[in-house]
Amino acid sequence: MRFGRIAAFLAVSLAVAGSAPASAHPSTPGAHPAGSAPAGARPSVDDGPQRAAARGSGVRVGTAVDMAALAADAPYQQAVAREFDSVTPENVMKWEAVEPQPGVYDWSAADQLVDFARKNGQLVRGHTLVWHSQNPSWLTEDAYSPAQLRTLLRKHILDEVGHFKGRVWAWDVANEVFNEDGTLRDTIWLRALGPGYIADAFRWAHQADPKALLFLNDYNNEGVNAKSDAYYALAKRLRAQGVPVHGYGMQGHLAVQYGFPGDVLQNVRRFDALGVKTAFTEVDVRMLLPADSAKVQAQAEGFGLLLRACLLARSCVSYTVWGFTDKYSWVPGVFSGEGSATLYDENLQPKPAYDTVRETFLLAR
Ligand code: 9MR
Repeated sequence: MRFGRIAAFLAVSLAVAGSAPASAHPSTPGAHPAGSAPAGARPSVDDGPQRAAARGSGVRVGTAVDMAALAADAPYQQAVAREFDSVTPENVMKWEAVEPQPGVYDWSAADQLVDFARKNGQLVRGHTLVWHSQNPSWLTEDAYSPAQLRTLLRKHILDEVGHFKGRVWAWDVANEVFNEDGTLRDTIWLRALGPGYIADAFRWAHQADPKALLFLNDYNNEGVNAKSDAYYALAKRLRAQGVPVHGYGMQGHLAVQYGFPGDVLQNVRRFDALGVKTAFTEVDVRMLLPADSAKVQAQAEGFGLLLRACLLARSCVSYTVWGFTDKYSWVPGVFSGEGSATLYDENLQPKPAYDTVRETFLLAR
């Protein structure tokens, strides 16, 4: 049961007017063949408190995984297995990682993660198929004509989704295609192929694995704003055209110092109404360093806000954090003077946000 007696409390705490919380979650992530963990597949690690709390909620609790850390850091590896029931490769399924030279594939790191997930009864969110960033250095508009780029993108998607067919639950097919003002982002794909590249990417992915859930994905699209309006319009149009778009991903990179969007549930629910699944795909809540108890508490509220919206929405299928420990977080390398963005500190000790996530899952049982 997704909503217990405290649903009304959750709704009030989200400052949602009007409509009652939706009833039990209709979608079963395990419906995909990759979703049913084989019996006895987890011989070594018991569910941790977070994974246990999420069980039965209808929402998978996931993390991005850093493959170098997974190989080298045993406590990290144990925490991934223990605390999460979904994993996303932080980098190793990106185009530059899987096809370093034209036509030369390297699936090794991504295969390792998929195997790890299977052993631990976890689903895999594939990330990502068409993006403007982390493409191979050989993939340029100087080297290829628009027609060739279209052929390359088609082959990339068919080959990658085909390689993982039946083993990846959901794909972030198109990543970060809009600007903040809702116009399409100027990328190699838009310039070479025009706006139809998005629909094509979904069609090719669906052709390669008809059972995988296919998502749009972006940041700053959690609340109602010009960017999320553009996604809503795009999802509506593509679905009306029969394009296999199944989900809307909100990365959830929040920052304490900017405050949090207030209308996340309203946004998620309009995608519910379209029949589109939703997911929080890369949640972290950074802060200006040094951390103090007020910032750490605000951070916990940010994590909780997104999870509550997910649990109160009908079709939110997963809540994924973008790394769970500050030891390996991408944040300090990109935002100078900021950090402490994840659920655990550098020593893998949980912060208040960890308790908030666990307790929020428990409240929804
Ligand atoms: O966390 C990823 C980091 O290790 C990479 O260097 C970076 C390169 O762009 O990508 C990071 O992940 C991004 C994700 O793929 C898409 N949404 C934003 C994430 C943080 O930048």
